[in-house]
Amino acid sequence: GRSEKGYSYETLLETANFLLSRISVKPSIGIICGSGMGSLAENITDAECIPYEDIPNFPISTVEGHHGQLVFGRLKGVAVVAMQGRFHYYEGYPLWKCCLPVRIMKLIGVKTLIATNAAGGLNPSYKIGDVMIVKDHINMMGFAGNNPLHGPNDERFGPRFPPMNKAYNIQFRKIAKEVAKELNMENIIREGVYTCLGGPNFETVAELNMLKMVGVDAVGMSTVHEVITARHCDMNVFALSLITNECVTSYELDNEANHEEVLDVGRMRQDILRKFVSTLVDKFAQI
Ligand code: 6GU
Repeated sequence: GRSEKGYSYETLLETANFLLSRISVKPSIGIICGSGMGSLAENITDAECIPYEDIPNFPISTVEGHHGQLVFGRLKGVAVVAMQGRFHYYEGYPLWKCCLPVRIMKLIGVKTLIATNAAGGLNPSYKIGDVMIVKDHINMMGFAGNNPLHGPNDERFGPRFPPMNKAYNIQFRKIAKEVAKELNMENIIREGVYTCLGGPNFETVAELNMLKMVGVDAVGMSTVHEVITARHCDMNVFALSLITNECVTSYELDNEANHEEVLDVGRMRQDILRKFVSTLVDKFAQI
């Protein structure tokens, strides 16, 4: 549960050493594939796949549309590791366990995290299929004290009180906007504020209207705690949200959010997202 302590640094080192013994290239960039976006890892060449169930201390991902493996290899020549399937809070894991792979990435030498997710569009100008560069987040679960860094702090990962005002690297966001232009994605690229709720239910009309009022552009069930964990251990972070549905903010509307639609939009955008993310990897590796 929430008050459970995280694994020790030494335990995580065992996991990291296990992975290092299994792979031939050490990744410098980590990618987390969002719901319906597992195909982001399919461009990886010389791929070495390690199922989560083979990795000591790793949780198992249980949700449809998530494969549940680490894919090591190269994207545009850059050594990467991708998570096909992430761990969600609604599956029952405490937040620190959802974020365990981020710390493992750190321990095997990853410097940069690219987190992707499927999200509902709250900003009324957003359309289904838009790609939102995350500019900032609101850690709603953290307001109530639920945080992946809750509990004793190990200074080997990072400071007790990490700053979060520069969580989403400004240079990466600038590059992403330039790449979007090059790839003729300008009409679908947005930049905004993401929030994560615990799920698994989608939000009520009143909840969504509240989030809209406080400046949220897209809402999902992941990423925020991963980003906090990554920034705590000084990784550079880029995140994007694929807008898979429009949030229903009126009682007059009849449509309802559903997971099938989330996966469908992921499939619809898989080619362009693969191109976008692999180009970002190439550019991020050069700075
Ligand atoms: Cl509308 N809400 C949340 N929390 N997550 C989502 C979503 C909505 N659409 C896709 N993922």
